Amino acid sequence: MERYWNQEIECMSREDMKKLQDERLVAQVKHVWDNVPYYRQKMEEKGVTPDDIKSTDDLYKLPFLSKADLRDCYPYGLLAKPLSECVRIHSTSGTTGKRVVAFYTQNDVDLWNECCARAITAAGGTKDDVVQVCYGYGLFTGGAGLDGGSHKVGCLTLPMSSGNTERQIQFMQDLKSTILCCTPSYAAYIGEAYKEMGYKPEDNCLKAGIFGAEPWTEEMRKEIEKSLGIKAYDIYGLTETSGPGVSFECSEQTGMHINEDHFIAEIIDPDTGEVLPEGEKGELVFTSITKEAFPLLRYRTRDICVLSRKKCSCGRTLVKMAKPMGRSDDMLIIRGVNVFPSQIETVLIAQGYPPNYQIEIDRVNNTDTFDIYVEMTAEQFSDTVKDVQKKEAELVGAIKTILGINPKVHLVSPKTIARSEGKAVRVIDKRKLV
Ligand code: DLL
Repeated sequence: MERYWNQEIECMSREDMKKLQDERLVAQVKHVWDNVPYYRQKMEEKGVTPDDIKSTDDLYKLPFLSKADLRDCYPYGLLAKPLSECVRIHSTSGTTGKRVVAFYTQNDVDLWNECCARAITAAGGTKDDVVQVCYGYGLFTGGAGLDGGSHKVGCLTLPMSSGNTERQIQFMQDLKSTILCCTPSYAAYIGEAYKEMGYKPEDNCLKAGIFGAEPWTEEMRKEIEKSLGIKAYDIYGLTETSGPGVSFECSEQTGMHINEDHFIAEIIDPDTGEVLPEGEKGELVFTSITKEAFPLLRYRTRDICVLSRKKCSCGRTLVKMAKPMGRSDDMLIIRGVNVFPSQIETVLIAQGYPPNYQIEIDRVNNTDTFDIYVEMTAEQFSDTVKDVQKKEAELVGAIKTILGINPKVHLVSPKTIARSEGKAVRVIDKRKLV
């Protein structure tokens, strides 16, 4: 039977949810207008005042907010509450210098915990569970978010943070952990180490994993589920909108329900900014309608995905977002072709390779070079050069079919590509250094 943390909200009728969102949006717009001069100026520049926003139907009138705005306002420029009412910060590294710093009031922390409690409950968690949190603790939101949700549900919480994989496995066995929370790449690594230590999937008490913070494929989900004997659930979020728990997967495992009582989602055309109809692929934009200290209106996430309001078998009525296939700023353009690392991952796993790979791009004589280093499993490993060359040629063919361009594939020995305890580094783009 499907469990809900907050059935009233999670299964609310569309009309009631819209009404709730309408009320909260109107109040939120007034809150930022009154308290954040930067927002007021952006709205004035677009000729919008709080009086123009009467419901979610007026959302499109508001200006977008981007990472560049966050950078301009670093560190306190978007704060909507006095510092005396803020109790926490979290932060994420930007690719270009300044970090993003997000602020929380106690109420913000409580609501964030509520969102994560919904995710843990949807993965089957109750107060009888032992939740091992091996997302990083600290400025990263993963550890604190799932820790807060786990406390709220009343689970026994193991605040492991990431790293020290042998100790993770020892605790997992000794304390009989039932739910594992970490990045999918770390889960894959734990699964690999688990096998190497001589354990079989049935030797642990785990029933579920809650994995997110980076793109991962359906193929990788199957790998992790098999290696640890669990059901693997996706969870999504970003520091700017509090952290994990903006959306979470249910038993259907076909996308993540967005906590719409806190976040309004839109999909836009990343080039024109035009709002796209349900079902079309584009950039995800969030408006946080309950956050007090750091409320973002129409924040452009750069994540590319699709929204769906198809009826879900779990009974939740919250809109679902597909697994983001990558960020528009992670998308590689190689020899003029758009490439997402997740497309390559899908091919690799389908061909029986482990999800340990690295893509290296460079520019030589004005032409892009495109190298993929792929680790073989111990079973695939072969000393015969001919054997390896044959396998490499097969992979080149499979990737060419998907992308339309030829990579150079290098099969490497087991354990030669660095493992990640947090978000995996999949791409080394040397062209940026020029
Ligand atoms: O990664 C928050 C988080 C922690 C989410 C733990 C889930 C679990 P940031 O470090 O600010 O926050 O990175 C946010 O990571 O815009 C996406 O590009 C990516 N991301 C997060 N979750 C997923 C996911 C955390 N489930 C950025 N699938 C986001 C794909 C994800 N990408």
